[in-house]
Amino acid sequence: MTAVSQRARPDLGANEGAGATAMLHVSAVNDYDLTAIRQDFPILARTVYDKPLVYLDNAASAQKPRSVIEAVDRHYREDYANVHRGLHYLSTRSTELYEGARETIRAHINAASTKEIIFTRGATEGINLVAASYGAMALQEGDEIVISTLEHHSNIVPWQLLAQAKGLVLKIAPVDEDANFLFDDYVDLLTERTKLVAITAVSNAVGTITPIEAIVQAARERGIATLVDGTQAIVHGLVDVQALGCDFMVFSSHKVYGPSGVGVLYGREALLDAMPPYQSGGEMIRTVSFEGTSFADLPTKFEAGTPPIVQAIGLGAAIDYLNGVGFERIAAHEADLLAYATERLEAVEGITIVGKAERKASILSFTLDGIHPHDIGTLVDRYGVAVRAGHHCAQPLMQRYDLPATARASFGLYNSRAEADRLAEALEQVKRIFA
Ligand code: C6P
Repeated sequence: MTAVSQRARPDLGANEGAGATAMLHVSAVNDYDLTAIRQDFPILARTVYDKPLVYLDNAASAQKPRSVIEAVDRHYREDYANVHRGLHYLSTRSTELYEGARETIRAHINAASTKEIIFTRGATEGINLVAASYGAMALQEGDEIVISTLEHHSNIVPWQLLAQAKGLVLKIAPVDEDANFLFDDYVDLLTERTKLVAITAVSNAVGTITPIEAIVQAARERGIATLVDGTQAIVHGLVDVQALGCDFMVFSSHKVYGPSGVGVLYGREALLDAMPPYQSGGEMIRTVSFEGTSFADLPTKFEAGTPPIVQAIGLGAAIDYLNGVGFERIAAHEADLLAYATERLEAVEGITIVGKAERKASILSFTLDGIHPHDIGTLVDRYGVAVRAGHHCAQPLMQRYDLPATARASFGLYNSRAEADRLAEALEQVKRIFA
């Protein structure tokens, strides 16, 4: 099973290559209509500082296709009302569309039931929910949690706080110099006291694709619960939760071309059923009296308050859009971009690419000799190129490589080889300024 799919680099097209800046809308992947895809994203037509926008900050948050913008717009114009509350026409309609989005997501990640799909504010809230609720139910003093050096702060800090509160031990699976996940070292960390493994499928900071199937399997064989941070993985390929066999998986909508303000927690039904509520109030109850409260069935038990209705519908539209393009084809296009951009950037003298794992998503973290990453980010911006510079919410990973920060170019389905050229050219300009 391929939980995170990525194809080998396809053959290059005849008219693409270094310096092909006029070929902005050509993909080297056969049958991938990059011009049409780019036209689906209205923001890509804009300029910044009088230069065509080159948006390479997709890992921070991706741009939205017209179909998502229109789904949100249409809902507010035609179908909006609160969900699960009213008997009137619009409430029923809004509920149908909201629950329809839940079914789209269930099908996409191959969950067994929509009861297993909890809408959250994002990946961060999903992990906090599991830490608070599963943590309260299943973890005792002295128990161990295994995470990895690659984790985003969202998959570190909730476990640290839980460890402090309950006297747990947090163990860290290491990576090598190239940011490869060290699987044997990870397995060595698993003991009889290990109760939870919480590991990312793809690093947002350096792009490493971890052997998440094997990571989950090794934990399952030992009866250890698993949480997969799928936030970056879901962008680059499919995550099939049943094939993976994980207990929990989280992701955010905004990175997968959907609206911000919503995300998904997948949890195995039996576990979610047994877990105590996370937040409480309206929506998540069955009955309330001053003597006591009983709770709603899944998934509503974990969706206290008015949910992010329109955002969830927008996320459903984003998944529909991506399925329309085809995840396999997107993965092939991004693999080509990664290979091409790596080659282009490696040709820039003084550059160091941070993270050269054998299996990588289309993320390039790098430093330039003698130039702070923040200066790189600020200066390439003047050439219209948007990248992120900083620690990427992965400070322990930066510490692993003794770096305060990197610049990060993250490529999405609408980026082109010519945009990788624009980045390389902008970096040469930055070097000239500093020389
Ligand atoms: N990474 C980035 O620039 P939220 O903020 O809740 O939507 O997602 C948190 C998160 C968790 N795990 C991974 C692997 C992530 O990449 C992110 C978000 C963004 O890389 C914003 S910090």
